Amino acid sequence: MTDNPETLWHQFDEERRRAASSKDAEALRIKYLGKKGPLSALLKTLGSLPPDQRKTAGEAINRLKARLEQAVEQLIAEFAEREADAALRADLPDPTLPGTVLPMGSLHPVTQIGLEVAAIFLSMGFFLAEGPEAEDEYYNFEALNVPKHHPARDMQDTFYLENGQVLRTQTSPVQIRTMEMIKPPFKMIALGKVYRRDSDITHSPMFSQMEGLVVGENVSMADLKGTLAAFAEKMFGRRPTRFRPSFFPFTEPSAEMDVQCIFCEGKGCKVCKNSGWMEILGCGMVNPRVFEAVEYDPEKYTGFAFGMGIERMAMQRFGIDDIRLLFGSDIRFLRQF
Ligand code: 2U9
Repeated sequence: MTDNPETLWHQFDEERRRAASSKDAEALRIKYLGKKGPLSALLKTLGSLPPDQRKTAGEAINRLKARLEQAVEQLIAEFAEREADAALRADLPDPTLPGTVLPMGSLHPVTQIGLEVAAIFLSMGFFLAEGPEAEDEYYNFEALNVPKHHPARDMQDTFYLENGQVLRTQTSPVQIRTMEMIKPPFKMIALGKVYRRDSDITHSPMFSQMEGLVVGENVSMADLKGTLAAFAEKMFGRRPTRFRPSFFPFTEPSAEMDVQCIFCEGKGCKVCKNSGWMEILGCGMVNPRVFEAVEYDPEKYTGFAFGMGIERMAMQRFGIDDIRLLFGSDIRFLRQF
């Protein structure tokens, strides 16, 4: 090639301008710095030089070697970076390609109604609480004035767990737990799954309930009626409602609320079993014995409570006659909502 370091550098410089990839750069390294390269050849000529020129020539060759090494490393690094960048870019999705259309899901009708009911009470200033589904008998029964030998505790109705707890039969234990933690006045709802040993076209062993509780000084039956009438109107539209007397151990007096059938407008149809009315919830004034259990002064505080089954409300809203359809996961049925 050459025996002059300067010329060798210029030659290298020419070639490096033509290099187009890290492969070219690597080839340059081998060509100029390899054992069989011109640099090695130059070093070998040192021995044949007169001793007084060896030092200067040696230094010039070493400077060239360092310069070549540095230039080649830099070239390799530059190409490596550019190539990694290009590989990344080649892997990026093409934003101009048409996308895959995924099938669109929707909320289950029970979820829809649960959220809708909760949203109505939240808009009235209620707060939402949740609690465990496996409960102590105390929270599920005793504190709610359902004594030891009450028929509701019967093996037929309640799932007993091996550890002595029960699967809650209503969401009311959530209200008891909340009352143990806070002082009145408050307005709360509890929403969640409950369990009963019961199964037919209108009953499922697992279903969803929403219960509400309002406690304060001078809370009256008029508050109960006004609140629940406002709820019924938001949920089912402006139509007649009525309250019928009923009984629950945790409320006294107790009532059930009906709204005029939304399908036949009172004339009588299959959905309302020809009564013209749909029973939408149970309610009542909180039994003072419940307040005693959570150490609220029953002389100072009164309250009202209500409870509704979410599946039943979904059946009433959508005109479904068999609760099992709601748990069947049949996509042809669910697509309708
Ligand atoms: C506390 C005090 C009182 C909750 C209430 C009802 C009436 C009621 C049923 C509706 C249909 C259950 O899902 S269902 O079978 N519920 O009729 N629930 S009053 O009363 C309470 C709750 C908690 C501390």
